Parts: sequence; C-alpha cells; structure tokens
Amino acid sequence: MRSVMIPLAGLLLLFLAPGGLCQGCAVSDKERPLVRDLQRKMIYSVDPKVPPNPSILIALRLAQDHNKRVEQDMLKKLSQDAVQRAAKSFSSGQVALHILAQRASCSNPRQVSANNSTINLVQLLEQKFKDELQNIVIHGNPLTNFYQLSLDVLALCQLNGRLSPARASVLLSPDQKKYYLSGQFSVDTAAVAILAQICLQTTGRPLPAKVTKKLRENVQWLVNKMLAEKKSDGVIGNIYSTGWAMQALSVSSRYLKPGAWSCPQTLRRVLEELPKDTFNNPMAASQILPSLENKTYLDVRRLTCSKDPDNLPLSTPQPTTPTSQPPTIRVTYTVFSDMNIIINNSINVTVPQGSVFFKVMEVAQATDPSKFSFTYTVTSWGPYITSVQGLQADNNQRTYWQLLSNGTSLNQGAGDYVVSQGERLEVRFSTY
Ligand code: B12
Repeated sequence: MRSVMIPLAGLLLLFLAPGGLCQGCAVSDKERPLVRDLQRKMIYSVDPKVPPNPSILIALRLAQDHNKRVEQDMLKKLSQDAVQRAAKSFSSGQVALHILAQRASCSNPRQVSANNSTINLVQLLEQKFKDELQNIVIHGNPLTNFYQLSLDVLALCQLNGRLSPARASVLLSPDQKKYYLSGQFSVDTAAVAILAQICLQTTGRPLPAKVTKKLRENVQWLVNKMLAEKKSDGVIGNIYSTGWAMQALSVSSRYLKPGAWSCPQTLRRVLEELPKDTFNNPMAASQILPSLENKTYLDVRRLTCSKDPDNLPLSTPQPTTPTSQPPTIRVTYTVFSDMNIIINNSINVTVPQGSVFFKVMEVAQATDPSKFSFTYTVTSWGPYITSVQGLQADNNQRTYWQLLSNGTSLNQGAGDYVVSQGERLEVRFSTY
C-alpha cells in the first residue's frame, strides 16, 4: 500500500505545483537546443565594460540546464556591484532584481558580501520602496515607474521583507496613470503587478478578507486588460512583453475563463521567433527564457541549488569573419519637438546596410552637431536616449525621446533597431 501511495502523492504534488508540468506548456526535447542556444547567447553577451545584469542570472537559474562556473562567476560580479553601488546609485527595481538573482542562486540577499564589505539588500529595498511611496505623495509619480514598484513588491514578498499587503493592494490598484505608457496599456507592467499580487496571496500568512478581495479584484482587472492585448497569433502586447505575459497568465488560471488563452499557441509563436534575431538583445532573451521553461519569477523562492546538473558546456564563439564592405543605404532622420521648445530638423544620412538607428544618430551628429547632438545612458536594454539638441527627458514631467519609423513608434531601442533603405526615422520629444 505504502509503495503505491508515495508515487501517487508525488504525482498529485506535480499537478498542484504552480507552473508545474500539468499545463503542457514547456518546450519539447526537440526544441531544447533552441533554449540552450538562447542561454549561450546570454552568457556570451556578458561585457566586462557594462555592469553585470541580474535579469540574466535569474533567467539562467530558472532554466533546466546549467553551467555552474558561469553562474557562480556572475553571482560574484553581481555581489561586487551591489556592495559598491546599490545604496547610492541603484533604482528600487534594480535592487529588487539583485535580490531575486541572489535568492535564485541560493545566496542570502540580506547578507551580500564582496571586497570585505557586506550589504543587506532587503533592508535597502525597504528603504528605496519607502522613498518611491513618498515621491508619489509629493509629486504624484513614483521615482521610477509602476513596473519597478511591482518588482519591488514581488521581491519583498518573496523574501519576507517589511511590506504591508493592504498598502500594496492599494498601490497596485487599477489606474490609467499606473498601467499606461504613452497612451498604451503596458502589458509588461501589468504582468509584473500580477506576479507580485499572486505572491502576496500565496505566502501562507493570513490576510484580512478585505485585502484578499482587493488583491483578487486587481488581478482580475489586470488579467482582463492583458487578454484584451492578445493578438490572433498568440502574441500578448508585443513580442517583447509576451514572455512576461506568459508568466503572469500561467499563475492566474483561476482568473481565466476556459479557452481565454492558449499557452501552447503563444509558446509556438515565440518559438518561431527564436531562430531569428528577435531576442538577440540579452535583456530580451532573459525576459523570454523563463516562459520557455514553463517557469515564473515566483519559482525563484522555490529554487534549490544542490541538485542542479552542470550540463551546459560552452563552445568558444566563432569569430565573425569580416565581410567585404557592405553597400550603403540612405535614410532621412528628423528631430522633432512641439513641447517646451519647438524643434523640427531633418537630414539625409548615408550609412552601411545593416546599421542600427544609433549609427544614423551618430552620423547626423557628426555632420551637424548644432542640430543633431544627443546624449544617452547605458541601461540593461542598451543605449537609452536622454537628450537631443540639448532638450533633456525628465521623469518627473513624464517626458522622453520617442523613436519612430515612418510615423510608427518602434518596439526596439536605438542600439538594436536595424534601419532600411529609404526609411523615415524620427526622434520625437513626447510624454508618457
Ligand atoms: C518604463 C519603461 C519605459 C519608460 C522609461 C522611463 C521611466 N519612467 O521609467 C518610457 C515610457 C520613457 C520608455 C521608453 C522607451 N521604451 Co520602454 N519600457 C519601460 C518598461 C515598462 C520598464 C523599464 C524598467 O523600469 N525596467 C526595470 C529597471 C530596473 O531596469 P533598467 O534597465 O534600469 O530600466 C531603465 C531602462 O530600461 C530604460 N528604458 C526603458 N525603456 C527602454 C527601452 C530601451 C530600448 C532602452 C535602451 C532603455 C529603456 O528606462 C528604465 C528606467 O530608467 C520596459 C518593460 C520591460 N519588459 O523591460 C519597457 C521596454 C524596455 N521599453 C521598450 C521600448 C521599445 C522603448 C522605446 C524605444 C519606445 C520608443 N519607440 O521610443 C523608448 C526608449 C527610447 C529612448 N529614449 O531611447 C521595450 C524594449 C524592447 C526591445 N527589444 O528593445 C520594452 C521591453 C517594452 C516592450 N515590451 O516593448 N520605456
């Protein structure tokens, strides 16, 4: 009797595990090489000149296959960076991601040590989260955005940090200003907010009935909004928000009407993109990988490290042979603003075929710096344009430099978007 009971109980656990195998929405063995290629791409992307990226380690930790040396090395670099810079220069969301990366590596985020110093990242996040809430009271906006506030709640929830579920449920309640960016519903933000609130509901600590009700209403609103952004091919929002959306919907089954979402359809659509260059940006790769493994950021708190296989060998990447000079293409480039100051400058630019938007901006700047000079900061997604012709984007005013092609807003940044012959490119001073 006992020997029958144990496997049965095991099977039952498998079915009950959130994000478990029961939904049949992970890659097949045949597709596994695509996932391993994505992992290797992320590993090779590591550039010692830019700060280490916690999202990459989280994704690698949530994967089935591992390269222990690489993961340990990343953890060490992240710890060094956290000790050196977290208190002064990390945003709240960056602290949250660092906490999750430490926890996913079975290392204690309350005691991160490097170079003879130690930092308590959970305590630091509690402080940074407080500062965010205070900025909302004073300015009506958080210091960052609701995507990061949701990451904060998610990390504090998973690490049992100081956080009032009642306040979090009010913070993440339905609101245009929180979940819309540039008039567009932000699927990414909604997805992280769902994961955060599912976490609050499933900590095992009892919640007042009023709070439970509010959290449920919030999640239901977010799930419905997100489903309204589902395209007929299974993409939710755009291809870069789809990974987050898959994570959120896969832990929200009780909020979904039968047939409202087909995970396998969305997964197939994402798999189609993998052999293309769509997820070349390591940040994009890190955000899609967990859903290929049928995992979510909520699994971070469940990860144990001792039984990980060490089965992802790295081959030395082949140096790309320099090809002969590519032909050149011509594009037009416009800098436009009808707020604060009026700007409307255009230029024709010639660049090698295969160039990215950023290259066009550089050539324009070199040709006529008085009209096309620009500044940028290096972020986890690549170069973020902060000013053009001296006009600075400002978070408190909710302004930014928007990138467009032929009048349509781009879903990639200046460092990634490859331009084509005859294209009309534009940077436009906008509000979000
Ligand atoms: C909030 C947000 C914005 C805000 C940023 C300002 C603010 N208030 O925080 C606004 C609305 C201004 C914005 C602008 C853009 N964004 Co945006 N943004 C986000 C979002 C929802 C969260 C970013 C975040 O806070 N991350 C957490 C923190 C901890 O990480 P971080 O790296 O420190 O965050 C900073 C950078 O990410 C930077 N940032 C924000 N967006 C982008 C986009 C690019 C390409 C770069 C290089 C940097 C960057 O701002 C963050 C805050 O300082 C992400 C969603 C996601 N899935 O990541 C999309 C996202 C990163 N954005 C995206 C895009 C495409 C853009 C734009 C290029 C859109 C456009 N057509 O102009 C512009 C950037 C143009 C420029 N000036 O260089 C895409 C990137 C996809 C890709 N493959 O590159 C994402 C993934 C959304 C999506 N699903 O399409 N964004």
